[in-house]
Amino acid sequence: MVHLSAEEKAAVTALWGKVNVDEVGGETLGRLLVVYPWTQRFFETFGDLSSASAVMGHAEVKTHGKKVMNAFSDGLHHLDYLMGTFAKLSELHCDKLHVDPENFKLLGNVLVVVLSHHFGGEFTPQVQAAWQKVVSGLDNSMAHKYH
Ligand code: HEG
Repeated sequence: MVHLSAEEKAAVTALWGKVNVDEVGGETLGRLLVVYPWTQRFFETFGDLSSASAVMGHAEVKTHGKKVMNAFSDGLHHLDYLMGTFAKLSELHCDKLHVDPENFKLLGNVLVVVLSHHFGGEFTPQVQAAWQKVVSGLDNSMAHKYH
């Protein structure tokens, strides 16, 4: 459960409204795979992920990043109900995909870096603080059904 003040919620929503969700999705997943290369083990079917430029230009990385970020974007509409919103996805990542939940933290922090990169000075410490709450809520709810 994340507790954001009305001001924090407004800051998160305002920033997200300016984001190209599909593009940010590909960039976030791409950077995850480059910065933490062991995460590539979940995407062996993707083929060539051997260099940063191969990863960042990879069509399947973009498509999958888009899918992940659109699911996350839906969650943003239910900030007070993240556990319920991500319950099914949490089960899927645990039971079927066997994704170590540590990776949800990494992905969330990479998203914060990507937003900071896109928004520069607009991404103030207060805005970052609000976003860190959101990604930690995402991480908690994605990890919630693990056993
Ligand atoms: Mg996951 C599939 C969302 C983190 C690896 N992920 C999916 C799908 C969604 C999703 C919506 C498609 C599910 C379906 O086909 O029904 N993922 C999602 C979110 C987050 C996340 C919201 C947020 C933290 N995923 C994540 C991380 C990894 C990962 C950190 C690995 C490092 N996801 C993964 C894999 C698949 C999905 C391997 C299956 C890909 C496929 O075979 O199509």
